[in-house]
Amino acid sequence: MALSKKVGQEEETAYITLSKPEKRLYMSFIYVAIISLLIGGTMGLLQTLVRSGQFNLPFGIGYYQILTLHGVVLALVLTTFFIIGFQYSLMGKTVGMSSKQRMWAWISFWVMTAGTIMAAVMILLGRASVLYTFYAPLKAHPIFYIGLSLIFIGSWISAIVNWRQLYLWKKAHPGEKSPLLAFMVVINMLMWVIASLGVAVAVIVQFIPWSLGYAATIDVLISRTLFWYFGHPLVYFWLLPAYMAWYAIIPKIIGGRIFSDSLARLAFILLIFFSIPVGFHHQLTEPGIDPTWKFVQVVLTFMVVVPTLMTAFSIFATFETTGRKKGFKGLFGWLKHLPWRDVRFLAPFIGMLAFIPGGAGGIINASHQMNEVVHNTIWVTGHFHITIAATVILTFFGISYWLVPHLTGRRLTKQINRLGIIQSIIWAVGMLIMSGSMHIEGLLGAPRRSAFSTYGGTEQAHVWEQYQLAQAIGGSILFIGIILMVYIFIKMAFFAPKGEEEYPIAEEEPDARPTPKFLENWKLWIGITIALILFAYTIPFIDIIQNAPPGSPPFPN
Ligand code: HAS
Ligand code: CU
Repeated sequence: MALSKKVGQEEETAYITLSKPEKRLYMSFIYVAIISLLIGGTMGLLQTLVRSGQFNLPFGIGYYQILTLHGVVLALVLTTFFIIGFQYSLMGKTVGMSSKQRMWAWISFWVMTAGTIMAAVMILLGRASVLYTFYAPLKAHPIFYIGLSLIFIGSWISAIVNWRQLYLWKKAHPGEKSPLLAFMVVINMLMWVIASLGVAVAVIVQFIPWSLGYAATIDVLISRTLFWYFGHPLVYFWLLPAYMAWYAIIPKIIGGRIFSDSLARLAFILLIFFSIPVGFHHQLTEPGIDPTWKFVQVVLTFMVVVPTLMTAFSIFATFETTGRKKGFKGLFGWLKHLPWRDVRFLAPFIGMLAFIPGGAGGIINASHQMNEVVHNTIWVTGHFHITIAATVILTFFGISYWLVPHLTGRRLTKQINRLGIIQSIIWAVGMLIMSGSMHIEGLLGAPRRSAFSTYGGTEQAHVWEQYQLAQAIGGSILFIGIILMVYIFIKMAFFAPKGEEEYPIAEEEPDARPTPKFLENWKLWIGITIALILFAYTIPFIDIIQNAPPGSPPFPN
């Protein structure tokens, strides 16, 4: 267990050594993630090529088929598998995993994998070209929805395992505060379960019976509302593991310490409060929802700026204090100490920079009036590529550079490190070109979710074409980045020299003030979360049900 031992003058926590079977478990999740990256990334390349107008898909493959595969495999499969594998490893390292828990973790893995295969096969057969948001009345084969449900069920099993891991640790360590990373994992899984219950209701009550033919019509607005009740916390479910690395791992990599354990916990608590009762900011243009409640949810959306800026502040504070301790002076002298040549730092750092335009774009989206300009344009696609595919994924790449060697008992060699730096730069350049041109094209009115069209030769569509060409160039650069990442991964997993890589977990300052006990008052935090959700959703939801228009017949019929 996390005992403290004296190392020189300083207290250092000795974390748990991961056993071989544990390492195999965690790696299995990462394998699925990297395969997803390859498949999903290839689909992304094809999309940008189609949209450039210079390329047609062969063998009668449909644009929406590959777009669905791209979205599902990257946004739902890659993320969920990487996050759950990474989080299991964090729990194993900080609070431990028993062999019984390991068995349940394997069950979660296989349930999720079975679900993934079912959904993927249906998409490949062209029976589920409904995009990752599976908006009704687009209808997919029932097996697609059942597959999705299994992915959720598997992830819930992992949540229960994580909660139990911390519970048992607390019982064995009465009065001690939980390790920061374990606390963060538990928060992220709480948010995930509370949110995904909404979409599970839509899938089980609405989509599965409807796709099986037991119901003739479907209520579109209810299904979309349930989806976005889940859809926004979904993006925070991706972001929080990146924050875990920023708060508690990067400081160790740069040779520093955690800025403030209490601040990090408070930020995570605020994130769970303000992640769920905000789904309407994806439905601002949707008729049938009372504008007052849209306004309420927009206000709650803006609250997320608080924990976000707390995060930015404390990460830069760590960078600065570490630099000053090492003797670097001047206003920005401390920037020099940062390990720019260490890919474990550089990749997530580029991700942090990407979050400045990414977050600013989010604020624009969430502003009711400005949303009218950007909604359903390819600006939104630009926004989510710079957030999830740059900020989050670059951080996940950064994590992989130490996690994969640690789990496979190999070393991050100088050569792999160099390749990783090249990979990070390729990724940043490709994403800048692709996402940048998407943002501009969106402001010029180009729709998202559409294949190439000249729109009857209109002048405006002609203007869009140059940006679509730029997206194909950016997409091709990103594809090179993907091939390089897969190569690096194979090297780290199978061919690098044997050795020990550290699992970097940062410590608090030795003289840090104790973290207040109330930050671990789970009942209070869950209570407030549920109260906020009920406040933001109850009245508009009753309204949506009571004033529902007639249900919609499916498409395709
Ligand atoms: Fe978003 C649509 C609003 C963040 C992902 N978003 C999407 C979709 C996805 C997505 C996937 O309100 C598309 C869904 C679909 O298919 O339709 N988003 C926001 C807001 C935030 C936000 C308010 N989004 C994210 C993150 C994502 C993500 C994070 C993935 C991981 N988003 C929206 C809205 C829509 C939307 C609307 C719907 C649009 C529509 O009409 O359809 C906020 O969380 C942003 C908070 C961030 C900030 C900026 C903070 C800056 C920081 C700087 C860190 C930098 C450092 C370094 C540390 C306020 C923290 C600085 C260093 C220097 C040296 C300078
Ligand atoms: Cu959102």
